[in-house]
Amino acid sequence: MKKMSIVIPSLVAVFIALASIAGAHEPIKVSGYLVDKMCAGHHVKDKAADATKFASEHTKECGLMDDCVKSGYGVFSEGKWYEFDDKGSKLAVAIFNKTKNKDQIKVTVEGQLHDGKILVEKLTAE
Ligand SMILES: [Cu+2]
Repeated sequence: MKKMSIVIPSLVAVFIALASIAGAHEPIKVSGYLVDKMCAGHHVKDKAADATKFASEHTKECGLMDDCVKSGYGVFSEGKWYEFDDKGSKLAVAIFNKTKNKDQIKVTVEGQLHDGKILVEKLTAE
């Protein structure tokens, strides 16, 4: 019984350490092209140059189609895909609606990176 009282607290400590690694939030600020998740899904494995070309040519019209809006949004920054959380997706729709660009919809996003997803705090059109 004495051993258990040592083992259990140390196991708890290990779990807490693992949980904090998995739940890590890392501040992030990146610039790139805004794209909906549905369209981006076909290009996340592209080479950086190809993904950037696709993202820059992805149109406002496409980004505002029903299925695209429903899928949510993210950004291709230097060919790397970052998905947004719900708040980020809402801000992204507003930028798509407002932009006068047909394509080349560039933004800067600031927030916390969590499990490959950006918890968006600020989204600015460039
Ligand atoms: Cu699209």
